[in-house]
Amino acid sequence: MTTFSEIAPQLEGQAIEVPSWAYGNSGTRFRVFGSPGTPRTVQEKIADAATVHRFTGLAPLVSLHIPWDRVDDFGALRRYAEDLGIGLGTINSNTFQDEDYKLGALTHTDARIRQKAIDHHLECIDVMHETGSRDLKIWLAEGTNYPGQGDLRGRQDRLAESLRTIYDRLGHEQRLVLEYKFFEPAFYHTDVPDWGTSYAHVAALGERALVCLDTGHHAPGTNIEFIVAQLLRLGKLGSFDFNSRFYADDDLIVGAADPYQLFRILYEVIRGGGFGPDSPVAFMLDQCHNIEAKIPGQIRSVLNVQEMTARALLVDTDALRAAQDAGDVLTANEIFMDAFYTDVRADLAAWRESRGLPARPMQAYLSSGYQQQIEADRAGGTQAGWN
Ligand code: LRH
Ligand code: MN
Ligand code: MN
Repeated sequence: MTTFSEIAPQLEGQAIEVPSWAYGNSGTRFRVFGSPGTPRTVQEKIADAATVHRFTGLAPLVSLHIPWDRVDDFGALRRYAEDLGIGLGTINSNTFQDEDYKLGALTHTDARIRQKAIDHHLECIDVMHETGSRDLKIWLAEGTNYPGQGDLRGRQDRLAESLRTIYDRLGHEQRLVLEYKFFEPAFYHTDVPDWGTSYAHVAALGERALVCLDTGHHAPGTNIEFIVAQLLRLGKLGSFDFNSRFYADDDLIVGAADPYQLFRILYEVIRGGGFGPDSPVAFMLDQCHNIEAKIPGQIRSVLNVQEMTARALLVDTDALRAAQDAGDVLTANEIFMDAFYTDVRADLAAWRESRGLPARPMQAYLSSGYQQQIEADRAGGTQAGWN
């Protein structure tokens, strides 16, 4: 049996990147609900992200979305974040909210529109130089709604060419991560629908091009941990967008819908060498908080990831290997489940306290006065959000 004190040192450097858009108002296509204290500026989103880090010690980076978070001086924004104790992380491009991109962006048949989309990514790379970000994350909303509408093959060829131009502009320390999603907003076909397509493109680009796995972007029943294992085996898992889903791309709190799936994913991450100080994998959240409070929602999220990481680290791998090799199906499964069923909450609370963090970050936040302060300070402002 592996014990908590044996695995505790491995929790030390765990870092989860939070998305700036989680702090803005969001909703569904039916309604975006406002909430008091919502940030009005990029700086206020960063201040909220820094607050999540202050109470949990788990979230040292905040990821930005361009143009949602565009400012005149990204160098100054970086210094602002650093003064608050966090850094600026992944830069997400956005080719899904411009009229020109109705029929495609990097895949468009019109060279002018393709170039416009490429230029947007080059602008993102310029931003990355100022923010000190390592990763450019590309998620493409492109695809078609009707069979025959577009040339599936031609779109792949144009996509490969556009990605090549973008990749060649990256700095030596920078990476490109290509996110896939099986449907939406296109309904018949999506140009990067699955990990295989993303892998094919990033493998052709080069070493610093990797796959981004958003947990909400799969068909129901997909074995996501298998994809994790395969991508790590191929050296091509670049990052996660964590969230949870019941039906489609729900963007709910990670670990809320299916904690056991999160455990299984994290087990494969650890097994495949994707966890720890030398890991090439970025652990990001990609979530929206439509009806719940946003900062507590993010605190809950990073704690869920930490909790399932601790449980996954508790798997007695020697005993598991022995049972697997002996073909002992039930013992192997029992060893796996034993770790999953271990309640680590009290151990984690004590461990946090020993490192000068609140034992119970959620309670500490709720009694800190921060929420009351932002609700008073930010009253009446135009609310920044993703919708
Ligand atoms: C697309 C997506 C992608 C976007 C984010 C806001 O569904 O997962 O990562 O950048 O949502
Ligand atoms: Mn995503
Ligand atoms: Mn998504």
